[in-house]
Amino acid sequence: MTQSAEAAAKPEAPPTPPEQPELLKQVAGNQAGMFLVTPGALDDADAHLAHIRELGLDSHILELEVCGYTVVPPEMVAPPEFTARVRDALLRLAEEKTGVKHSLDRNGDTGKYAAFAAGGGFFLIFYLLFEDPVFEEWIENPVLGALVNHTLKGQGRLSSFDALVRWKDASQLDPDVLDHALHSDSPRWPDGNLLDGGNLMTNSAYILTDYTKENGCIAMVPGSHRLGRLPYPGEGLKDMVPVEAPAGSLIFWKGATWHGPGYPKLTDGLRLTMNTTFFNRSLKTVEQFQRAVPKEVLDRRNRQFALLVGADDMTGFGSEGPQPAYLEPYSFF
Ligand SMILES: O=C(O)CCC(=O)C(=O)O
Ligand SMILES: [Fe+2]
Repeated sequence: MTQSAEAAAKPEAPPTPPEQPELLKQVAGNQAGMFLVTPGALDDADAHLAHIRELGLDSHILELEVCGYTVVPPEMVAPPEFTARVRDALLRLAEEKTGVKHSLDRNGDTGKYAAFAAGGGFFLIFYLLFEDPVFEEWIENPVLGALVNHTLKGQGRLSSFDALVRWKDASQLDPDVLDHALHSDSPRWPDGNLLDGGNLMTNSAYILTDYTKENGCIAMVPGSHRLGRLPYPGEGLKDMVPVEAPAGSLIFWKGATWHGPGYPKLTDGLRLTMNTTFFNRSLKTVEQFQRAVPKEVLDRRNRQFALLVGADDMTGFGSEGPQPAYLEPYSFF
């Protein structure tokens, strides 16, 4: 019998497809990270939801999804003593950088600080993580962690950790300055479309002074995150809203959400903000944490900290091969 005649005589029964849950479990258990299914994602959904509920974040997650940003009130974020410690540490750093003593009730002064980012009525302090233990503690904050994990599906890694010090300055009254400041923080293509629609990053502002429109609070454009692109010049201005909130609140927004320093600061004194930005773990971060985080810091911190600072980063190696300081069983690039 020829091969084809044999095949015709004994038709093979089609294999019975395995039941879906078994297949998914097998994939997740075998070579995690190599397949379409994010390992553990399906099993973890209940735990993820329970954790969000435990922290009382249900309505904030809803707001984040619908509006593109949410404001978590101080009592849900951290005790007032923590806010005070962050504020003190930032005022100390402001003095170190500028050589000028700073306090909340006086306007700021760039002094000797010739930072890349200092301008009319503001300066930035970069790379806060190693400046004070209170910043390490912030990376362990459960509310911050839950929002980052939700938004970036557990793949969020700290990209930049900076403070923004702002005060009243004539240049902020120039409508051209603030009106052109609406933007998305996401990496983007030259045509203005955001990478993965802006879903590869997220940003947050832990505010250390009260945010009101008069105090020059941040402006958000609700719903703009659904567009997945930068605004055209002037676009979004009529829809932007001031985000007013008391000191100690956490303003958290998606990478695609249009926002900006939309209102001039009209009052005297500082507007003090701590920003933590997170990227999907496969992106190059703005500031370098990963292997720069000393072992003794990792030893005193928890799993959330290790993952969020990217201590599990396996990339960027040479002939020595990957040498992550912290590795979970299913870690991959
Ligand atoms: O705080 C502000 O006014 C805007 C800051 C901003 O654009 C950012 O943190 O990404
Ligand atoms: Fe921004």
